[in-house]
Amino acid sequence: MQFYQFILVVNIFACPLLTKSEITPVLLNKFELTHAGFSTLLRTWTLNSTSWALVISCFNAVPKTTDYVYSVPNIGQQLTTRITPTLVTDQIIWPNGIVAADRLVEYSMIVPSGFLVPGKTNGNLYFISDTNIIPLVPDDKKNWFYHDAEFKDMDGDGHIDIVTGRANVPLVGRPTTQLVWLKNPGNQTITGPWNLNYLLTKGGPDIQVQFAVVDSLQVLFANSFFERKLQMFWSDLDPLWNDSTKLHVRHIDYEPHPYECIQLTLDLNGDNRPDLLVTVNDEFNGSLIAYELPSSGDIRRGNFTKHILASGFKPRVQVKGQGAPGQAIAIQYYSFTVRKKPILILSGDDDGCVYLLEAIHDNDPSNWEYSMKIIHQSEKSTIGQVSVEDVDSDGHPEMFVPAYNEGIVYIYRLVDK
Ligand SMILES: *[C@@H]1O[C@H](CO)[C@@H](O)[C@H](O)[C@H]1NC(C)=O
Ligand SMILES: *[C@@H]1O[C@H](CO)[C@@H](O)[C@H](O)[C@H]1NC(C)=O
Ligand SMILES: *[C@@H]1O[C@H](CO)[C@@H](O)[C@H](O)[C@H]1NC(C)=O
Ligand SMILES: *[C@@H]1O[C@H](CO)[C@@H](O)[C@H](O)[C@H]1NC(C)=O
Ligand SMILES: *[C@@H]1O[C@H](CO)[C@@H](O)[C@H](O)[C@H]1NC(C)=O
Ligand SMILES: [Ca+2]
Ligand SMILES: [Ca+2]
Ligand SMILES: [Ca+2]
Repeated sequence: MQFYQFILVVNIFACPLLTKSEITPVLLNKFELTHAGFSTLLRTWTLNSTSWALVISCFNAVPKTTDYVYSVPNIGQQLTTRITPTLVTDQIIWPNGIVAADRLVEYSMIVPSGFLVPGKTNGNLYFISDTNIIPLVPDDKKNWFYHDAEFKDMDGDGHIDIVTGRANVPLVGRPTTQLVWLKNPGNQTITGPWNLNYLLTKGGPDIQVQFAVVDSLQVLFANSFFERKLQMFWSDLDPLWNDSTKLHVRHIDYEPHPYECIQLTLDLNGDNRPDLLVTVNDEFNGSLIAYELPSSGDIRRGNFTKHILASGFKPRVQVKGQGAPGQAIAIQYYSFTVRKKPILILSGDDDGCVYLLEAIHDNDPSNWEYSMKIIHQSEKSTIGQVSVEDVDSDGHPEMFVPAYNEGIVYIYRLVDK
């Protein structure tokens, strides 16, 4: 009896009741925007200071028609007011997720465009600064579409160039996916397309590209949805990346899945090493995956350690061309010492949900278990690209959720109670 009491007392002291507060989405506002697809938060210059602008790409499947990009400047000051977005452009066909282009010109953006939809396949990378809209890729009439852009001086001439992946998907036959770069001619202002250079003419990435330095080696992480690849590139001539014969590519995962997004995060599991966060967008069994980088010094050949954080995602309606989930983001949300790993926000894409994932064991880097809850659900709408930032600097991140079919953008604040 004495013995059991002793155990009980020890247990109580060894496991203090440090429970995590619950993160709750509080709906602050919503506004109407027809076919709201991808949302992005960009730093802009408004009223003598920088603030966040919410930029949203909208598109429909009507062949050959142009679509829309809208902006809500200074969104942090408008969280609870009636929001009317302003038109940025109605000249682009099927704009995708927007990329900040401050590396080229402060407060500018690049709109990657085009998709696998009849009459909407002729995409480009549109550079937008003030009111000028400049296509950066020379038009070869081959119907390439684009989803991302990265920045690096590829040929060492002192001018920042652009790196991107792209896909050409014919009605009949196999897709072509390429890794290319556009040479910055070094003009004072950007007025026309830049010269196109090839790094990989087939079997390249077609969605995201992200540079990172790992073990003092410059690498490029990238994914292909259509060719079903997760890749890592590096150049023997780094910092020069303009000689394709000196470029290496390796697989991160050999399994051929429709990889939707890839992002290198600071650290997911609390061991202070960066990890990759990846989603597979699938009609039957989509998933959210983390990869630990190979052990130090072995990035070229070592194995990436795979952890499936969640799987079994599928669209609300099983239709070819639909899939789930969409993009995932990691957010540092360390309001109490007990929450040491970032939380994850996942867009469900065609399943209509937004998910919040939280690590269950914050003190154990070898444990990759997550709890998952639905924090937004649309009964009959695809969810586009969700964006999250503390746009009004009150210590709580705001979350912007575009519900495509409803034509509504929902605004939440993530608070812990
Ligand atoms: C912006 O800054 C300039 C120079 O400091 C000042 O003259 C002007 O009044 C400011 N404008 C606004 C809208 O605050
Ligand atoms: C760069 O500037 C030169 C000389 O002004 C001009 O001929 C050329 O068309 C410009 N190139 C681009 C891509 O804007
Ligand atoms: C790459 O750029 C360097 C420096 O500008 C140049 O010397 C070299 O010829 C270029 N390589 C290729 C393959 O174009
Ligand atoms: C779904 O995908 C996950 C991750 O690839 C896999 O582990 C699981 O076995 C799959 N489930 C089914 C039913 O195929
Ligand atoms: C990488 O994984 C493969 C297959 O699981 C295994 O055969 C190989 O030994 C691993 N390599 C290293 C460096 O751990
Ligand atoms: Ca250059
Ligand atoms: Ca890690
Ligand atoms: Ca906030």
